Amino acid sequence: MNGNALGIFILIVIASIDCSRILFVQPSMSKSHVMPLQTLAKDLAKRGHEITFLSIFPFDKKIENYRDIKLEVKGEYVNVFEEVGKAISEGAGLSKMIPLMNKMIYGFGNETIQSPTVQKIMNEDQFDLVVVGYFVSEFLLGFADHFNCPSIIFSSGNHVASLNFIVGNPLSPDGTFGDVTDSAVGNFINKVKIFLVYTIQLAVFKGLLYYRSKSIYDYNFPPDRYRSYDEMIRNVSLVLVNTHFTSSGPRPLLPNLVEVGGLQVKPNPAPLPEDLKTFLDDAKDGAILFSFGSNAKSIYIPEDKQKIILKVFSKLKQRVIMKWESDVLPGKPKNVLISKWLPQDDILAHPNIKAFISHCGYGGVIEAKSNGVPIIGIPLGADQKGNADKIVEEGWAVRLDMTDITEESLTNALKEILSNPKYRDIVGKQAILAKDRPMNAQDTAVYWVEYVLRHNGAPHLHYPGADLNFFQANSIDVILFIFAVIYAAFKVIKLICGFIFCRSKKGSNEKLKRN
Ligand SMILES: *[C@@H]1O[C@H](CO)[C@@H](O)[C@H](O)[C@H]1NC(C)=O
Ligand SMILES: CC(=O)N[C@H]1CO[C@H](CO)[C@@H](O)[C@@H]1O
Repeated sequence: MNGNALGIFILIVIASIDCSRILFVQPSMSKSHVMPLQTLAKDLAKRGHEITFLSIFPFDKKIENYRDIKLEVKGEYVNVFEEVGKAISEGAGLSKMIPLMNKMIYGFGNETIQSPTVQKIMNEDQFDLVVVGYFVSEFLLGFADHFNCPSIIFSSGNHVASLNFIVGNPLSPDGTFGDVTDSAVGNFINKVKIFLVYTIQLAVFKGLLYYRSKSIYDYNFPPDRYRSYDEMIRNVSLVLVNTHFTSSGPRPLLPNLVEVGGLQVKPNPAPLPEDLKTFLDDAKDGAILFSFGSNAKSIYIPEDKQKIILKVFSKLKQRVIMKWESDVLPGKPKNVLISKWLPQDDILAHPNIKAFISHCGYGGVIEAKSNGVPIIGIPLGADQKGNADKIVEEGWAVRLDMTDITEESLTNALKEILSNPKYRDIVGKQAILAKDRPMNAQDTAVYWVEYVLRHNGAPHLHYPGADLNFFQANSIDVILFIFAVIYAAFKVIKLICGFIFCRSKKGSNEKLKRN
């Protein structure tokens, strides 16, 4: 077959993939975790696949080939997301966060599987592929065994260490939640620290979370009827992560972990709602977007800080779009527009947007970078401080912590970002880098999902090293063995030498006596 014919053959094979039934499960209470996966599901529906999407955020509109199934949030779970948001805004410690996260992820996940809506689908439907929206929620992989089909994990966050454990990515010096630090290289003390963090993560993911998640799996997918939890993790065909090396840095990745960072950033922005469009089009002096994302809410900003922020905004000649989760904002200046939900990525794509005041959630940072918009970062908790430091280091953001907000500091930060061209230049170059790929994020994700469908699972991508434990994977067992052998050999040699030496000493003593 010559090159052309081969090309055409490949095209036909790719084009002729049958339309498949795909189940997406994403029980996250955070809309920003669901949106990137919805983008992928919509793209697959457009290509003719039959999509069923389980989440608590169905689309308003009906989409062809796309069945939205709303998961109900009831009883004790109604307020848990608010509580998490509040805790994050307040920078709460682990003792408060852990029980809340436990309830939100594991409690609600367990309840969801048993809900009549989900049970009905389990009893009546058939699927060719299950895509699990991931947030340390491996127990959802039971759906793949239930429908006897391959599974894909999709993570909308930064690299979570547990995904590295699933595919078997090697221990790299970036033990944290994926922030690659140059300081890890060549600084021994830092390396020790990072190694310790990695070890703690290992204990958390392979210990605590493992047993929590497994107990929910075992309850809903009991071992007498289903394959084991461990086997389902080994059986994952592919992991898609919403990261890209242009943001999260280069690192060793196995072929079954594919980076599709920027999935939620549309290649061509969607038209804005009329009010936003007019507001931005008419902003002669430019505009600023203020949003703390979907988890941490701006209404939790301490009142004194709210007053300062509004006062500073009122003195700007730029207009401000503010995500505000309430219908009223007392003392709202004329140049400020408030809205409960914003099409953030489409707004950031508007040419009049000059700056983004953000809590530095991972999604927002990627969207700002892709659209070349500099950031004033006000990180609150979780991975946001690391994200903020990283983009400050990259040179297209300034960081201003909530506690440090004064009229003066906020005014200065805005002045710096709006009038110093350095920030826009740097992020402009970063945007170009982030987009220069063989295929854009959306096409890459679609390609790999269809790859798994075409081959009915991808066990050939599974790295055997992923099945080794920590000691085996890092050859600690081998090193200990070799030391043991050397020690034993040394002992034996010593014994033999001792023996020979003794004899020769005896011999020489006898010689001496004879003389
Ligand atoms: C899951 O839910 C069921 C029914 O509400 C409950 O009996 C079980 O203990 C829960 N499992 C876990 C691991 O929380
Ligand atoms: C995708 C994948 O890894 N599939 C494997 C799941 O496990 C069964 C049996 O253990 C294998 O036959 C599949 O290849």
